[in-house]
Amino acid sequence: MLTPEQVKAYERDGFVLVPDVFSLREIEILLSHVTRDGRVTKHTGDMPDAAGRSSKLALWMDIRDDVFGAVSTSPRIVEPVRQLLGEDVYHWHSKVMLKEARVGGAWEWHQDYGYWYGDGALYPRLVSCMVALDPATKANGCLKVIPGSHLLGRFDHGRVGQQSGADQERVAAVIERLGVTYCEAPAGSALFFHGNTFHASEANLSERHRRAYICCYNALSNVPYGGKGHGRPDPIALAPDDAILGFTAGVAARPWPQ
Ligand SMILES: O=C(O)CCC(=O)C(=O)O
Repeated sequence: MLTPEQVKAYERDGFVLVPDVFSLREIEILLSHVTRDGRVTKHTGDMPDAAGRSSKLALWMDIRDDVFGAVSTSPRIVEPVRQLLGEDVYHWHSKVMLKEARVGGAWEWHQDYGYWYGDGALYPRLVSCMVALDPATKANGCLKVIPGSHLLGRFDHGRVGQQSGADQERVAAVIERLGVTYCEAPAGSALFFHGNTFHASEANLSERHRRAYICCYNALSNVPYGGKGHGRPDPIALAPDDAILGFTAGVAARPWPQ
């Protein structure tokens, strides 16, 4: 669970970074599954940024009996999300963000609810948790956020590259008032952020990959209308706390990308 100070920070800023949520051994196991053939490879798609750089991700809405399912249902993520939303939640989707060294593209300024409004969610009662798989730094394109922007309400979003981005003039005005925080994050840390928190990340021109696993949840009171939305609105069966450590067998990390 989050401390009262962490909850207060989230309510004030729209995000909170929690260090050491997962051990380096757990992250090593997760990365070994990212880099071998399988689920990630099969689901990887590209959403190029405004400059045409490749921004790759692998996204799914179901929870399977694999290491990714173990993270998406980890009590270390789900309990804090329940705490932040003040009610039970369900899995919306999860995605591996594959920002490759030297060529990984940017993510334009947006609110996740800018995407998910169109999926029929009536309230922005969604929380994302970004788990750093590599150390995320300014140089390799860590997430940057506008603190306090979750209180602005939803902005209109349009096309920026192949992505959904908010009106750039309006975002510039917000940044002038609220500033920008670069969320440099050690591997194993978890960044919880609100569905309306403005966030973006820059291209990765460095020599180091910046990969992350993002799990997103919706409040059970906020199931989209008309059968729309992501994920099945069922309560989450929590994984045992040591579940990730059970996924080691025969898996060796390989250089990535192959
Ligand atoms: O991985 C990133 O840098 C950006 C992620 C993001 O913007 C999102 O998941 O909405």
